[in-house]
Formats: sequence, structure tokens, C-alpha cells
Amino acid sequence: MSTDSHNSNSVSDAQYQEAIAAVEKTLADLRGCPDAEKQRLQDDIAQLHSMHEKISSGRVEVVIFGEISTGKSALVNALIGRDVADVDVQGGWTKQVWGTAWEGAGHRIKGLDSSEVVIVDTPGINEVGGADRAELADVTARRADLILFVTDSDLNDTEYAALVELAAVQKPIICVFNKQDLYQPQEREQLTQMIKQRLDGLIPANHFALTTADPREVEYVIEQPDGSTKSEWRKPDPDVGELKSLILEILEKEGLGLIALNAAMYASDKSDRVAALRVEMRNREADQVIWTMAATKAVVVAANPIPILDIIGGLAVDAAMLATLSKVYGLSFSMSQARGLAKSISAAGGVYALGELATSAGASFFKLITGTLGTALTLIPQGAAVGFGSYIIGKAAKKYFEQGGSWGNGSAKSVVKDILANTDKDSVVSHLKDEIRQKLDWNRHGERS
Ligand SMILES: Nc1nc2c(ncn2[C@@H]2O[C@H](COP(=O)(O)OP(=O)(O)OP(=O)(O)O)[C@@H](O)[C@H]2O)c(=O)[nH]1
Ligand SMILES: [Mg+2]
Repeated sequence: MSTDSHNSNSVSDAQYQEAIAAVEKTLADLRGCPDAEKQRLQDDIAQLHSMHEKISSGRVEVVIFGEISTGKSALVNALIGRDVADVDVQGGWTKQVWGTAWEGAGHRIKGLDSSEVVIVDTPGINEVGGADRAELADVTARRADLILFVTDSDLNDTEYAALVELAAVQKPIICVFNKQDLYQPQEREQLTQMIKQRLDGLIPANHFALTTADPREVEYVIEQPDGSTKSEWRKPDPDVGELKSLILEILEKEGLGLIALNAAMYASDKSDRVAALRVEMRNREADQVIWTMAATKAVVVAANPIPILDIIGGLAVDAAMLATLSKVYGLSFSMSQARGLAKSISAAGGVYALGELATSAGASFFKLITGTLGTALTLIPQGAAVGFGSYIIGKAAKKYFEQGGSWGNGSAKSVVKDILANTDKDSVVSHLKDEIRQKLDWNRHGERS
């Protein structure tokens, strides 16, 4: 690969197109989700739409972070050149994340006429409380192309911790040491050294700028025509020139690549998140199906007065369970496919040995000889044992569906073995017994009165 600048620009162009494609693909995946998942993911969908719009138009976002009252909002005003942000002596003034177009930046990404730079102001990092703050900062930082971290002193532990978190997001960061008007040269030099030492290894040494965003008024002594003097308090102009040059230098050098890399990372983060959430949702839904069906079957077996239905009805419940499970995983098994799978799991996994049909047949036989007098008390353990068999079949089928309808590297046998080894049988059986006791109509059987 050539290293001349023209060529590296075209590499960025390709990256840029790829990034747009990555965002579009993630969006398309999301559109393909079942409605329930889409509902849960609606924020992510909206954020991705906005990222798509951002990268297509070539919008660069410069996000300002820092502790309260370090002068973040003042810095927005100083960079933009007019008062767009509320600045206040009272800490915790800015309550929301918000952005303004920086028209005077004069930066355009080549070939993108609509490209603009937006400066985003945020609440102080120690302002919005706890988890919300972390979430807000994280969401904002993930969108950012360039981060300005503002401090007005020596980078305390809270600031350092926040910087470490931000650095993990893998965006360029500039550390801004603001309120220079408050320091004497020697003090400024000392603090600068301290800050740079703390930044070592975290951000590049040259990503550092001194600013005075909103200087305190100073006393000007004015000589009058008559030779007398009068004093006047005036606010000097802000000084953010060094920072502005540094921002533009970074954007000039990396602009397109920066927004491309950013969007691609964003899309990949989102698709990981979507995948994880989908797994979690499916998992929960599948477990619920397995549990309800196993309990239903336990109750059916324990309550069923006609012996043969235990076996026929039993298989029907398992097949219905597996057909439902297949839908959870986006595979639509017919009842006969589901029945086949249920049979093959119980055969391959030796579920018979667990007492599935054996117990079921035994129970039927037991019921046959004891007739309606077959007491629920003796049928409860049998119902629970049968329910446990269904539970294991359900868990095995879940694994099969999770892998897209395949046993993967293992076999039905090894999967069932694994599941048995990792299942607390006593606790499942005891839950199933409770379920049976609750559901059985004791009075109908004359067991209670
Ligand atoms: N002396 C001096 N004061 C400054 C400078 N920049 C900001 N200030 C003052 O610091 C205070 C806080 O400024 P803001 O811009 O509101 O700070 P912020 O970081 O946005 O604060 P929050 O939104 O509350 O987190 C105000 O009184 C500003 O006038 C500066 O360069 N020099
Ligand atoms: Mg503010």
C-alpha cells in the first residue's frame, strides 16, 4: 500500500463507504426483528438512524466533558464566538447534552458539502447522578468523533477516572486546561506538568491545550485627557486559539477516517448489543415455555383418569412445547417435526431411563388397578417425574434451536447428559410437585374436604 496522502485519502473513502454500509446493515437486521424485540430496541434503532444521518451528511461531533464549573459551556461560547450556552458561577448549571453547529470552524470534509462541525456541551461529570450519568456519558461519548476533556486544575481522582473511562471508548481526546487567567506563570507550569504526568499513556502528549474561555474582569487604568486616571473593570477577550488550531489540525488530518471509524465501531457495538439482548430475550421466553409445558404435563399425568392418555397426551404436550420453542428461535417446526424431535431426544438421551414413559406407563398401570381411587398423593411424584422428563427434553431442544436447529459439535445424547449434569433435579421436581398440588382439583378427587 502506498503511503502518499492522495492514496490514504482514498483508503478513507473506502472506509467511509464501508462504514455507511455497516450502519445500514445493522439497521436492516433490526428491522427484521420480531415486534417484541423491536419494541425493546427502539432506542437503539433511533440512535442508529441518527448515526446514519450523521455519517451520510459528514457531521463531526466534538463533545465536551469535564467536572462541573470547569468552564465547559464557556468554552462552547468561546469556540463558537457568541453566547449560545448558559454559563453560570453555580456548579451543575448545564443539565442536558446539547449541540450547536460551529459555523466558524471552517472545516468541511472533502466531497461532503453538507458536512459541519457540531460542538456538544454536557452536564458536569459529577452532576447527573450515578447510573444515569454513566449511561448518558457513555451514549454521548460513543457518538463523539473528538472529545474535549476540560479541567481547571490538577486532574483530581474523579476526573482521572472519567478520563480512563472515556479513553476506553477509543476516540481522540484533547485535555483542555481552562481558566488560565487565574494562574501565575509558575503555578501554570507546575500544574501543566502534573496534568501531563497523569495523562501519560492515556492520551498523546500533544493533545493538550491551555485556554481562557471566560476570563475574569480585570481593572484597566485609563489615562484621561487632563492627565488624571480612572479605572474601569473589563472582561478581556477569551483565548481559545491554541485549542481551536489543535481541533482543526486533528479534523484536517483524520476527518473522514475519524467519522468512518466511529460509525463502523458504533454499528458493530450496536449489533453486539442487539445480539446479546436477543439471546437474553429468547432465553427467557424459552425457559418460560419449557417451565409452563413441563408443569402442564406433570399436572396432566397426575390428574388423568384415563391411563392411555398419559402416553399419547404426554407426547402431544412435548411436541407442542418444541413447536412453540422453535418459533421463539425463529424456526417454525410443524407438529410432526416437533414430535420427531421430541422422540429422538428422549430416545438418544435415555430419557426413558429417567422414568419418562416407564413412569408414565407405570402410573397408568397404577391408575388402572386403583381406578379413581388412585390417590393424588401417589400420583404427584409420578406426575413430577414425567414433568421432569419434559423439562429435560425442552432444555435439550432449546440448545438445538439455539444452534439454528443442529446439535453442533455434540449429539442429542451428549447435550442431554450435559443438561442432566447441570440441573438440580430435586429442586425442579419439588417445584413441579408444588405446581401439581396447586393445580389439582383436590375436591374433585375427594382428597380434601
Ligand atoms: N476566571 C475564569 N473563569 C471561567 C473561565 N471559564 C469559565 N469560567 C467561569 O466558571 C464558571 C463555570 O462556567 P461554566 O461554563 O458554566 O462551567 P460548566 O463547566 O459549563 O459548568 P456546569 O455546566 O455547571 O457543569 C462561570 O462562573 C464562568 O464564568 C475562565 O477561563 N476563567
Ligand atoms: Mg455548563
